[in-house]
Parts: sequence; C-alpha cells; structure tokens
Amino acid sequence: MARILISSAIPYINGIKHLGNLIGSQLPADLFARYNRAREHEVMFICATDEHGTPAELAAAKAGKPVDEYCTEMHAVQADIADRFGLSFDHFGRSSSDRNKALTQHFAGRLADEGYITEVSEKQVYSHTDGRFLPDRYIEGTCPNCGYDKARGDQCENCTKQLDPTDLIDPRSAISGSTDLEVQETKHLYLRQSALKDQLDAWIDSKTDWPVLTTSIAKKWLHDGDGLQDRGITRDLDWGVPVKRGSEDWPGMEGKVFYVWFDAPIEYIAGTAEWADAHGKPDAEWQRWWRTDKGAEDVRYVQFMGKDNVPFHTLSFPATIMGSGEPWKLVDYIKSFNYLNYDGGQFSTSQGRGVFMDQALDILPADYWRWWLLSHAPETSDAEFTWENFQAGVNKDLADVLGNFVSRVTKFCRSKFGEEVPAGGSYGPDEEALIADLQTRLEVYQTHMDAMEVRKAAAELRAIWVSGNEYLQSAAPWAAFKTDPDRAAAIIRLSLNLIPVYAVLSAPFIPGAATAMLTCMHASATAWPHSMAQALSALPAGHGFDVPENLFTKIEDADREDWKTRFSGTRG
Ligand code: B3M
Ligand code: ZN
Repeated sequence: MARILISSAIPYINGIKHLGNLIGSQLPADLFARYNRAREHEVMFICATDEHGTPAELAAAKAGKPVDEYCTEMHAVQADIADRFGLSFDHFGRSSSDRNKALTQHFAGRLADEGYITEVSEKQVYSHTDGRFLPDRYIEGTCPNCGYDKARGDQCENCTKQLDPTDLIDPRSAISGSTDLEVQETKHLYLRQSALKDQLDAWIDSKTDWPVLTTSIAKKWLHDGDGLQDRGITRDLDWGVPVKRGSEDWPGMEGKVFYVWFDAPIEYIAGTAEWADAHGKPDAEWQRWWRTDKGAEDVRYVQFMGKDNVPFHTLSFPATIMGSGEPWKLVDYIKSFNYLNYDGGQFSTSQGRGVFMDQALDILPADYWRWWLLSHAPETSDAEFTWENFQAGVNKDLADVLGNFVSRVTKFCRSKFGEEVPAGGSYGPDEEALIADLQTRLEVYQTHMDAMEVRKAAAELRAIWVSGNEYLQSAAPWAAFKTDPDRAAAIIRLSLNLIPVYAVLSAPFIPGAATAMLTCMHASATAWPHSMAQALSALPAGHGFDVPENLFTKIEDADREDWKTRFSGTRG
C-alpha cells in the first residue's frame, strides 16, 4: 500500500467555475484519487477556495457584500457543487483559514531568516479619501492614447494600450471616485527566486518523467529573457494574510498583506491541517503527509492544474519550500492540462460563455459530464467542447455500450431465469477467450491510470465495455436458450458477473452509475478485480439482483439544439 497526496489547483472564490476549469484540475485529480483509493492505497485529496486578492475584493464589491461574508457564502456554493459533481476531496478548505494565515506567515519568516527576502521601495498611488494604496486596476482616468475616459491604471480597455497609473489624465480612485491621490513611496517584500535558480533548475532536470507540457513551461521561465525574476510577495490591500515574520510584526509592513499567489499554494498544506482539525486529529496526522522528518518521506505527491498555473507550481511554490530550509514535501509529479474550448471559441467567465458547473448539473447528471470531459481531456493539445460531440459521446459510449449491456443482460435473465444468477452449464472457450482479453485490457487500463494518461485510460475502459457487448452479441444467449438452456445460463452468469466488475473499474469516471450498478447486483462491497477469472465467478448461482432503471438516457437532438442556443449567449 502506497501513500498518495493529491492536490487540485484551488479555484478562485469569485464565482462558479465552467467546465473548462473543471477538466483542467479538479476532475482529473478526482479520477486519480478515486482510482488509488480503489487500489487500496492511502489517499489524501485536498482542494480549497482561493479567497484572497483583488478579484475577491472586486467580486464582493459587485455583490454588495463585505468580502469575508462573500467568501463564506461562495465557499459553501462551490463546496456544494463540487459535492454534486462527485469530487471526492478529503477536505475542501479555504485559503483564508487561520491555518493558512499561520503557515504563510511562518514560511515568510523562514525565508527571511534564510536570506531569501529583500525589501524594495516602490512608488505607488495613495488615496487619502480611501485611506489606502490603490492597485493599478483600482485607478481610473482618461487614456492618453485614445481619450477613453474609463481607462484603468494597468490598461486601456478601449485601445488596449498598456498603461502605468501615472500615465492617466485626471486619475481617480475606482473605489470612491476621489481625485485626492498622491504618489508615495511604499515598501514591499520580494522573494529572491533568482538565488534559488540553480537549485530549481537541477530539481526540474531530475523530473524526467514529467509531462512535456509541465517541464517546457518551467524551463521557459527559468531560461528565457532575463531568467527567473525575483517576485513581489506583498500587496497594499486590506483583504489577505497580514504580513508578519512568523508570529512577529514586520516593521514597515503594517497594513500590508501577502500576494495571493504566495499564500494560495501554501493552502495545500494548510488544507491538510484543516482536515486534521475538522476530524479532531493531532498535528502529527497532517504532518505525516507534509514533513519528511515526520513520516512523509514515502509519500508520493501529485498536483493537477491547468497550464497557466504551471509557473507558480514549478518555480514559485518550490522556491518557497526550498528556501524555507525546512523538510517540507516537494511535489513529485505535476500533471498539467491544456485548455478546453467551447463551441468555436473560448469558455469565458467574464462573458458567461459556455457551460458552468451549476448549469451543467441542472440539465444532466454529473456522470454524463464527467465521462465526456475525462474522455476528451485536453492533454496533448487544446480540446473543444461541441454539443454534437458531447451528445455522441454520451449516447454511444454510455447509453449504447455500457447502459445497453446492463439492461439487456438483466432483462433477459429476469424473463428466462428470474432475478437471480442462473445455475447450469459451465464457462467454455468463448468465456475463456473473453476472460483472457479482459485480463490484458485490465492491465493496460491500470498502466494508463497509474500514469495519469486520462484519455488513454478512458479509451481502454470503453474497450472493456465493448468486449462484453461483443461477447454477448456473438454468444447470443437468446438463441442458445431455445436449444440449450444450460449454455444460455452460463453465458448469462458470466455477463451478470461482468456488471459489478464494470462498476468497480468505471467508478473513478462515473461514480453515480457505478453505485447504481453495484446496488442492482446486490454487490456493494466489490473489490478491485485483480484476477478477471476470479472476479467473473464471484457472484454464484442463486445470487439475487434487480433489473435497474435505465442507467443512462440518450440525449435527443431537440435537447441538444435547445442547450446550444441557451448557452451561446451570456449568463444571466
Ligand atoms: N486560483 C488560479 C486558477 O483558479 C488559481 C489557482 C491557485 S492554485 C494554488 O486557475
Ligand atoms: Zn485608450
């Protein structure tokens, strides 16, 4: 039994995620967690909401709520949707937790002690009316280039010119509208990533088994242009982790918070501590996942994320860990994803384009989405969601292949032998051939799942379903029954035995349907099938079952067209 620590990139708190976000991190992470639990490994699967920074402040302001209240509400909303999608986190934490505050301040203190933090003076716009420094995007004014009067301090939306706040004509605070602004000196902390460059470089070089997508992005940032830049890790915001050096105040840093990307990955650790707290467990229980001096030396740590998050996980967060000089666990494998596009364009949160997680569950069960998304995961290149492709995947793979098999076998048995596994006959050459084929396919499937080759694993699982269908078609128990009922009984006995095997193998992809299949076969305790020969004789003659309701309903053309129209516009 191995110990596997799994984290998914933690979604921003500001709103419900779309299906492109889901397939980029949380869903494949869940697939891997469920699979490894089924293989009887010890799994710790952590996710959380990413609650700090300007996006959270802006979203709360838009919702007309205090930011802490907004975050509490949105955390509950995201946790509920994750649950309904079957995302089996051991803990879904919050980056605003006390655990994350303390750990973030701890890491900053350690980095400072080790000489990896410098203080840098910068000029920044202070608003007397608001009593705070304003981030660039909180300053509005007239664009010097095109005259647009609502240009932001970082960029003009009208002519796209990149701006500095001091370029704006008649600048004002986007918060209060005040023009009582002044450029002042302010101090910020920088993480000296450049001093860790060689160590990071050697570490990335040692990861020869990582996806090319992951290492190529890391290498690009390590070597392109000026190489790895030092990075500002503090901001003049109210909402965030207050800047402290461990538990001590940090002179000159009063009123400042850590940059959201500094504290967000630390939440993977803090989330595990939150898990321990929530279950009344002592610190040793989360430290055995994270501290190599406290039991984590044999843990395998795997992270899942979209490609835009790779630089932070291959460089910045490892720099935090390495620079701390403490024995924290570094990631062992980073599985990254390209983008999923939507129907000829991009999913867009700001424009509400595409299908969002809550809307998806309003129209169809989670398994339909899980299956299509995972079997089309954007691994080697960007992928595209179209309604036609989605309909085809659901109807062919789930309804025609898997659903149809279960339905045909159970209904035929009920009509000829009753609702129990029939006695009589024995497995012959056809059954042996099928068992041998499935044993080979099982091993291929496991290899792909172990390697996190999501599309290949889905294709192999589909092939496993197809094998059963083809066997049933050629063995033709309905024909055999007329001349040799014992032969028909043997065929049906094997076919019924396939249902719980299919359920267990499919559960990481489609947990809802898997549970329904196990329940109808009165086989809820079924373990992973190591030997197909054994697994396919597990249910003895006389074992009862129920004919299940239709496992999957086909998507009609009319529904497809209806949804296509409904989701083409903007989200209300
Ligand atoms: N919240 C960005 C994203 O949701 C960011 C990930 C943080 S992972 C530590 O894509
Ligand atoms: Zn402009």
